[in-house]
Order: sequence, then C-alpha cells, then structure tokens
Amino acid sequence: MTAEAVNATMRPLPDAPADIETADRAAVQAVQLERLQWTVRHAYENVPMYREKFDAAGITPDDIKTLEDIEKLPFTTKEDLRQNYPFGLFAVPMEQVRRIHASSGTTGRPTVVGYTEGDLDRWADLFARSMRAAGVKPGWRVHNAYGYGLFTGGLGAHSGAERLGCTVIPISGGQTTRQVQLLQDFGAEVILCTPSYLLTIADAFEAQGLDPRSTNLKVAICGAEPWTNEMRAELERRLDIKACDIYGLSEIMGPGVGSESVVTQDGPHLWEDHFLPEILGDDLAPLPDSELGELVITTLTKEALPIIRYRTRDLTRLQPGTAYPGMRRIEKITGRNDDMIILRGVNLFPTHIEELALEVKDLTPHFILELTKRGTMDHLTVVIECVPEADEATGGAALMELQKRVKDRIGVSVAVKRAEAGSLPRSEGKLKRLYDLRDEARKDR
Ligand code: DLL
Repeated sequence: MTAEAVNATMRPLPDAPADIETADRAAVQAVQLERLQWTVRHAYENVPMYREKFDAAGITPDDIKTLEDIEKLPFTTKEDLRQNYPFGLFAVPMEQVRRIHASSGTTGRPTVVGYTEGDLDRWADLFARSMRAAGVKPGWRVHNAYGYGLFTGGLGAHSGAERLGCTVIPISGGQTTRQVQLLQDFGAEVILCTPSYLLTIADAFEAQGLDPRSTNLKVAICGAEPWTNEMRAELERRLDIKACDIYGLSEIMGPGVGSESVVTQDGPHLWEDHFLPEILGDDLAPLPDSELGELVITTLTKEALPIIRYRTRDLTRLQPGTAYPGMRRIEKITGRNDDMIILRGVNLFPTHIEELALEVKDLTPHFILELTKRGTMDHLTVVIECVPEADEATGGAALMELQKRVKDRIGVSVAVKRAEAGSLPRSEGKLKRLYDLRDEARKDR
C-alpha cells in the first residue's frame, strides 16, 4: 500500500481535552469511545488480519457504538504477531514507520512492533506523564538502567525523560560496578531499572563497603517484571528512596502504559485516554472491576500498530482511580499466567515466595525456584540465600520458617534449600526465577 492510500483512509486521531489527566471518568470514557471507533476503523481498513477476523465474526466498525461493544471484537494474541512476522500487522506503509522494537524471541520468532512519528511522540508524553506521577521534576538527573536496544525499556524511558525536561544518563543495563560509580559521581535523583536490578545495585554498593542510602537518589521507577510490595519496602529502606511501579508491554507500546503515583503508591494507573483495559475470566468473558483475571488491552491511539483486545497474560484486577480519578488502576501484577506453577492443584507464583521470603528474618530476596518431578508428582524447591551473618542454626531456622509459611499461607508443601551467599544468579534486567527441570528428569529416566 502506498503512503497516499493510507493517508486517504487514516482519519485524524480524535483529540482529548487538555485537562484529560485530571478529568473525571465520564470525560475519559467519552474520549475512549471516540478513539476506540477510530482504532477499530483504522485496523479494519489497513490490516488484513483484522479485516479477516472482523468479517469472520460478521462485525464492521459501524457496530461499535458504545464502549461495551468492544466485547463483540476478536482477541489478538502473541501468536497473531508471530504469524504476521515481521511487519504484517502494521497499519501504515513502512515509510511512515520511524522505529522498530522487538522482543528477545527466546521462544520462537521475536514479536516485532513499530511506531510512527506520532506514536513516538505520544509514547514520550506518556512516559513523561508516568515520571511526573512518580514525583519527578524537570531538571532532575535520570540514571536510565533499562536496557537499550530492541527492548522497549531503554529508549522508551529515554525519550520520556527528555520530554519531561530531565537530564538523561543513558547507561543501559549491566556493568554494575560502573553503575555504582556513576550514581555517586553524577548524582542522579531518579533511577529507572527493573526492581531485581535495583536490588543487584544495592548489593553492589554494600559489597564495595559503600552505603546505598548515601546517594542523591530520591525515586526509582521500576517495572518490566512482577515485584511485590514487600520488595518495594526492602528497596525503599535499603536505598532511602520512594519506589514506584511502572507497567507496559511492547505489543501495546512499551513502558508507560500505566504508572504509579508517588503520593498513593497503590498500583499503576492505566493511562486510559490511550488504552482501554478489560479483565477476563477463565472463560474469556469480561469480569467486573475488582475481580482477578487476565488483563486485556486495546490501544486507542496507535497508528503503526493498532492492537485490538490484546491478551497480555498478566493477572491483575482493575480498581477505581485515586490520584487520577478518571483512570482506573491495576493492582500490582501477581505474575503472568505462563509463570503460574500448579503444584498438586494449588496455584503458586514466584511473587508469592518473594513476599513470604522478605517477611522472614535472616533470609534474602535472592532465590530461585526449581521444579522437578518425583515419580508422577511435581516437586518445588526454593533455593534461597540467607544473610551472610546467619550461621547453621539461625539459617536453618529461617529456612524452616519459610517452608512453614508457604504451607500455611499458600497451602502446599515445598522444599527449601540454602544457597551459599552470592552464589545465585544476579539480575541485570528481567530476572529469571523459575527453572523447570521436569524435562531433564524425563530425559534421565
Ligand atoms: O517489559 C516494557 C517495560 C519496560 C515496562 C520497562 C516497564 C518498564 P516487554 O518486554 O514486552 O515490555 O514485557 C512485558 O513484562 O506483559 C508483564 O508480564 C511484565 N511487566 C511489565 N511491567 C510490569 C510491572 C516491557 N510493572 C511484560 N509489573 C508484561 C509486573 C510487568 N510485570
């Protein structure tokens, strides 16, 4: 398709009132409906997959008259992006695509996403809005330790920080010793990185005999992986900062789909003037607010890659807005449904273990989960580091206490094993907690 052809069909994106961030729910919903209608038409007219799916379901863009009509629309999955690899879902000609990002693609083909100039502009605005929500002020220095490259974290955060009027230190992830040095020398007020990497950085300060509370840091904006309020408390205490949660995924935009207010710290507000969230139950029917289910998101302002009803696989619930009354919040994400371990009928997430481990004296948040098979039964071992001062007796008591809490609170028996201090892998970005060794056991048999 030529650029002219798309320009002829792409209608102008409906504007939102200038005060939309502080507007009430009705005003946000009015913007959502107009933009949903725009998105559905844009996808239908410019993306063959959507046209086929709509035709198969007997739906046209004219059928979207209310926000509830979204339930008539088909879902989009990661598989759809893979099948249309690399650019098959783009709704504009390539000449209008200014940037590409992609997932690492460790399992199967990478998923590729694209942005027009307008998309990049709105993304920078939304990341800047997310930083403001976290209390960041123009003129502050921002140590950006999200990975730069095809991952959306680094560059997404970078543009947003510049948009807000901050000074960006684009260090990217890794080289932890250097991170410690530059945090001291450049005096950043804000750090952007995954929560597990912030823990690695705090440890690195201590390993060098430095106090992680002595930096100029005031705020951390952490996301890209699940983390608990207990981990937040740990990071805030160890670094003497406020830590806010930021949510996002490449298929929908990247970091900044939603973000937490430093005032309320009660889960990310989703920026609903740009995204329409739903929560689905196991039967894929929408659930009312406050119920736990899979988060599904429709983009409302994406030109290059409009996405309708994307199944994120992230489990959470929608709650009324607080700091931003017109926009709903998501509760801190428990995990993706792919990370859920079903152990003898009980659902367990790595975040459950993180929460409990941080409650027990003498344990650290450094742990991995090993899933093995004993006979026909799945078996889970928590391999965890104790604080270095813990001797055999105090360390052993801590391990037993964790095992008891898992049994009492989650309702399932797991083994808990001590790992030598410093021996478990440290995060430089997204941390891998779960090691599924069941196939290896099968190979051994
Ligand atoms: O992780 C985008 C991002 C970068 C978000 C930096 C925040 C900060 P993906 O690599 O596509 O994009 O991974 C998206 O990460 O579906 C969730 O499972 C998980 N995730 C992202 N943010 C959070 C969060 C980036 N705040 C996937 N809490 C999502 C829990 C999160 N999980």
